[in-house]
Amino acid sequence: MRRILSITFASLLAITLTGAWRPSQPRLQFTHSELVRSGRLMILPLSAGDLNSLLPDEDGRRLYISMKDYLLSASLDDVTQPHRKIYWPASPERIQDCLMAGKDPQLECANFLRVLEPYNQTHLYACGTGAFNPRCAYIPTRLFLMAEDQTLQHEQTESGKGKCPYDPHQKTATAIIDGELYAGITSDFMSRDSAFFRSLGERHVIRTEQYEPTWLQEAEFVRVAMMKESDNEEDDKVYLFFTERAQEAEGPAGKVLYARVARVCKNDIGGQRSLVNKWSTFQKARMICSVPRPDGLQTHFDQLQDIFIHHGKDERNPLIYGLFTTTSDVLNGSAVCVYRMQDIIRAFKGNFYHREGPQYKWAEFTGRVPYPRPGTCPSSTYGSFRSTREYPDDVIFFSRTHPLLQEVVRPVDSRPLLIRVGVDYKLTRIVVDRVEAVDGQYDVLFIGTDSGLVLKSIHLPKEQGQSQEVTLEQLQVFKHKSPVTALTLSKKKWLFVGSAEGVSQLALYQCDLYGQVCAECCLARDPYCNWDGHACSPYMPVARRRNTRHVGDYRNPLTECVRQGAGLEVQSEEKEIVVAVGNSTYLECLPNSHHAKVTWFKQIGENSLEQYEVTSRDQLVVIDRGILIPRAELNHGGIYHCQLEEHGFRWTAVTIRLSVWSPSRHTIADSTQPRHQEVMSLIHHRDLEHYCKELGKQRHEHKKTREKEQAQERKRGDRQKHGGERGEKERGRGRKNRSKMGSSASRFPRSA
Ligand SMILES: *[C@@H]1O[C@H](CO)[C@@H](O)[C@H](O)[C@H]1NC(C)=O
Ligand SMILES: *[C@@H]1O[C@H](CO)[C@@H](O)[C@H](O)[C@H]1NC(C)=O
Ligand SMILES: *[C@@H]1O[C@H](CO)[C@@H](O)[C@H](O)[C@H]1NC(C)=O
Ligand SMILES: CC(=O)N[C@H]1CO[C@H](CO)[C@@H](O)[C@@H]1O
Repeated sequence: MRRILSITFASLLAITLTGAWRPSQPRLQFTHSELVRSGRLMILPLSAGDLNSLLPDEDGRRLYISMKDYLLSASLDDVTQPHRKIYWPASPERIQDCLMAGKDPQLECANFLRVLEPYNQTHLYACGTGAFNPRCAYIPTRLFLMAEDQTLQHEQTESGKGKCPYDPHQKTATAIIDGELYAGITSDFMSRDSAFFRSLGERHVIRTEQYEPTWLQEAEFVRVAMMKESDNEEDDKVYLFFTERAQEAEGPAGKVLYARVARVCKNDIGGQRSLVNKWSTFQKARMICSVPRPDGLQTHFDQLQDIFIHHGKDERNPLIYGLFTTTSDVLNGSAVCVYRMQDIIRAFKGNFYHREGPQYKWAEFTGRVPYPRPGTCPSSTYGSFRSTREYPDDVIFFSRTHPLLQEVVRPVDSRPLLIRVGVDYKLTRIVVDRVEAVDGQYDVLFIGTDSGLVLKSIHLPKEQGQSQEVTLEQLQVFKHKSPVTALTLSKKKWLFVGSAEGVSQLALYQCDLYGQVCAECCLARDPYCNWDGHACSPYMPVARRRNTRHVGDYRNPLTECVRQGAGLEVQSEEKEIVVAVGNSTYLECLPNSHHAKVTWFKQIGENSLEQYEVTSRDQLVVIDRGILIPRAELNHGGIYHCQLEEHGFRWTAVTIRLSVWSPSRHTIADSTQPRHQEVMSLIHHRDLEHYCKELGKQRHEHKKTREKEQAQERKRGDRQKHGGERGEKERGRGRKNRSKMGSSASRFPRSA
């Protein structure tokens, strides 16, 4: 019999979120091999390991890759194309010294490249740890074009002190701004001197006060970026994002970490009598990323892992995406918080925080703040100071002693955009792509994890002004699940992901994979994709706007498909399963979408349209995505429909005709309880736990029945070990068919 597939809407008007709505659950999951097979993922395997950064050159169509002892240049269009290398080892003497100092030959005594910046049209600037003797070099990009792979000689490099850490494990952040290198590093052999430097270029090297814990203490640097505050270049500031030990929070309990944002004026050249060649405008504030707990307190994510700065049309007011983690006895997890630049600027206008009083406690500074307010850049906007060297002594002194502001920076909506707690991975890197969709702009988040995954998430506007995160996809981009150490986007098309395994090049979207029909395209809610009337295809902002759909409007995701009267056909699968009486079988329904709710229905009779919902009863267990029949009985036979529901839309994904075959009488009598292992082997892995629970429940409920049954079995006293032939087999290969939804809508129960 050919089943007519059914898709129907529960209601186009009043749809509430179903229990199947699990926002933190990725809607689709792809394994590494699936991604490779579908052509969405290309791989450049690299054996050197320790991939630190990826630098795309859009004009030159190159991707520069910094690693241990190597600098690579790959194609930005196809990373699998042959790449070029520059070999840049540490000098043999330094490796000897490093080994003598008791360091690890593989993990420390090599040249770990930690700085890779575009310098000018023809050169890159790069630095490596050089086996605990940092070196830097201007790298002409034409070197990569040479016929043979090049080796960088010691003479071609310069000292990397104040530019690059000694220890490859120390987190580092750098940026080249107007030909000068800004570097957040630990600048000594022992990694005790956390510092923020500016070097290169014409001006004297300038840095933070050395060994001054109120400035920086055990800092782990994440990002350096220049921000414009006004049209006047003199007001430009350089921001530094990091995590550090928070002096103000430490007590008897010991070390406390806080995420920070610090800033300096770009035109800071230090003080005249004090803070000579030190920043005279260095200030910092705490960045908060927390969620309220039931007890009213907040759970804080305090370890900043990555920052992505999204410059929109308004250059002066970018959005800052921060990726945080927390590790504690109470909670391990990750979160993404978003900050507005104006909120950061506001914090720097707030009160200063300092230690005072007999107990030397941290408190708000309530005295007189000197003029010009410390942290102000010398500019024509504020008085007549032409440089920081002209600032009065009291301003410089105050700057030196009051780097911390009391005001904190809070995220948009005062809460994270995305949280991952209770998962076996942590988030490591983030990039954001602003996408022009049919119904407006979306920020699509691509997030790397320490288990080789990339999550693709969007946030939808929600009622009451709070937004809602939806993870569209979870993609395993590294075969061996190596932590993602670098992420970069290229021109709206590719995501490059780096790890110790190499570089993966992932297409941001693959619209045709969502399905052949409008409904599937709409349910995917991928801002990159749109139903064009014929297929699910990449959305081009200039394309026809007639066939619109609304990504954010999830109360009515398919309205447009319905309105068009087209594309409400979904492929359904048909299967036949034959099982012998007494044996076990499993009816499986595995929708691609993990947001779809699964309900099973059984037809009353062969030709009857009436059906009832299948629920767990004796001898039959409905689990997450399937029905388990531990011992088939004749009355289990019949036609089963797996109905999916997502956002109020229902359709049948699989129809299974189960035939229970009855062998001769005596074999029925032989039937024994299925062995645990056999049953388990039938079930899709992730259902196991649920199955065990369900079975446990049933065992309890039907204990008496079972005891009775077993007693009867024992009475039969049959000694034969095997209960007949294994009769399960699938007939046909799950014929796919397509049919119109409208015609069959009435066949389906409207409410479950
Ligand atoms: C780029 O910088 C390098 C190193 O300072 C210099 O030799 C080269 O001439 C510069 N190129 C351009 C185009 O300015
Ligand atoms: C979090 O992780 C740390 C170490 O990774 C572990 O010691 C701690 O017990 C974990 N806490 C929880 C609640 O799982
Ligand atoms: C049930 O399955 C077992 C194990 O596969 C097989 O040996 C046996 O013959 C089957 N019994 C029936 C009645 O099909
Ligand atoms: C491939 C296939 O079997 N197509 C059939 C699907 O169902 C429709 C309507 O019942 C038939 O017309 C097709 O031939």
